[in-house]
Amino acid sequence: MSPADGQRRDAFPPGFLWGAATAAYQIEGAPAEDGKGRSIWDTFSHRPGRTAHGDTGDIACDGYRRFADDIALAARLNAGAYRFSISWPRIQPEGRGSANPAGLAHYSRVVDTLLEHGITPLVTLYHWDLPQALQDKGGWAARDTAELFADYAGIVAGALGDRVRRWITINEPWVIANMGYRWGQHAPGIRDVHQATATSHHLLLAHGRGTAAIRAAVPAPPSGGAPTEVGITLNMTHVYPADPAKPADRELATDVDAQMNGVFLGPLIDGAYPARLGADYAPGPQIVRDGDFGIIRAPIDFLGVNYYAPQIVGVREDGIFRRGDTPLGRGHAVFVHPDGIPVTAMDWLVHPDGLYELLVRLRDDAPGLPLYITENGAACADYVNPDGTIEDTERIAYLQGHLRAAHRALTAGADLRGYFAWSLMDNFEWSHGYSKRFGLVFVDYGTQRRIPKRSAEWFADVARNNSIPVD
Ligand code: IFM
Repeated sequence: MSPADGQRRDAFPPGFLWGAATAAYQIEGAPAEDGKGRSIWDTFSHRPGRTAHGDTGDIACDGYRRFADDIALAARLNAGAYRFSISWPRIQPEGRGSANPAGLAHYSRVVDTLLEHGITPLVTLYHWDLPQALQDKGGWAARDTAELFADYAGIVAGALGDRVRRWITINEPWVIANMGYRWGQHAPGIRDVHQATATSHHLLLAHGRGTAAIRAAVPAPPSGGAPTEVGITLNMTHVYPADPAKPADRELATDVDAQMNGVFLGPLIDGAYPARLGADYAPGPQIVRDGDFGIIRAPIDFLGVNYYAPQIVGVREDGIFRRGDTPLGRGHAVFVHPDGIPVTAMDWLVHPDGLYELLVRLRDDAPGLPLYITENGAACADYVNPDGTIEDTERIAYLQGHLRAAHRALTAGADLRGYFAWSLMDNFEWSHGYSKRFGLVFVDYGTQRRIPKRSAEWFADVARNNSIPVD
């Protein structure tokens, strides 16, 4: 289908990469297949009360077995790229030592299948499923885990690097450190500020060491061949002061920006933590060693940006919290949900301008660094109509709004190279289990039937034409 006559569209640059993303634990199931070891999410999701309805990833989308069909589905969406993650305990069941050949063979088949469909693989090495054996030795709060990650990264890059050219070391270190080790809503379920700051530093170190290991393991491309590109994916936001006229709100917004964005961007780009980070977010000298920033700051080829929502923060000086406020745990500071801004089924604000602000900020703060939106999407209360269709118009509006914002940022000079919708299909949404649907494709978990939603058709049209409708 080509755009209807007279339809106004915003065109993206030639070669812009359109893709969809998933992650191993969220789709694969098959928790012990082919010699896989246990991950922290296998353990955590089986603990009573940790996930909605006690859901686990034991079956998920059965993606481990159905990968060829799912890749064919991605091809029908005209995806030029597919972002997926590798389960570390499938490769090293105990998190160290020699590789499990069956695990590597599986992902090798995934890569081959993608390439047969003309889809570029974008491989994430760590999307939260740490081998449980490593957690038993301290997990990411232990410095050794960063070194072991580099060994694992080298193994995978050595096996797949002849066909995979784009690599992401770590997905969303902020979520790992804070949801996993500070507040405990995610695996491994720890609540300890010291472990959380250690984790965020060790993840950065793992990224730096892993980057070097990938580059060392991948054979040089034949002349004229595409070079290997390595990056990291951060979940990023734009932080607005609730009342820009109030100095306390502006000050708070700058602090929260440092805690959410600067804590990773600073070490990666400037080789230092932001000066304004308090002890709760900045790792102390007993964690940061001489030479660490040299490793962390090793040049990357791109930055992956996961953007879903902005944050709006303010100080309730009268001490009275309002409807929609979430206390930050610091005096009268709150995250604000103003009336009139729509929210998704995750209760996340829908505000595409935040993506524009973020991309132009990265244009200025990280000049010369190519950007990919490695995740963006919305959870909606999707249901199947009697005629079998899924009319997810809210999701289409969300995607269109954010792609328009991305297009504006491109026009303003942001070096944005691609966009990956989260997610290819509905999947296990961590502590929310299967209660939140983010997919372009609906998954009927009882039968494992995949049903493309209306947004899948919309995305296929966008990817085919390399442009978005603007009416
Ligand atoms: O499902 C997650 C994904 O694993 C990481 N980024 C955010 C998504 C939606 O919560």
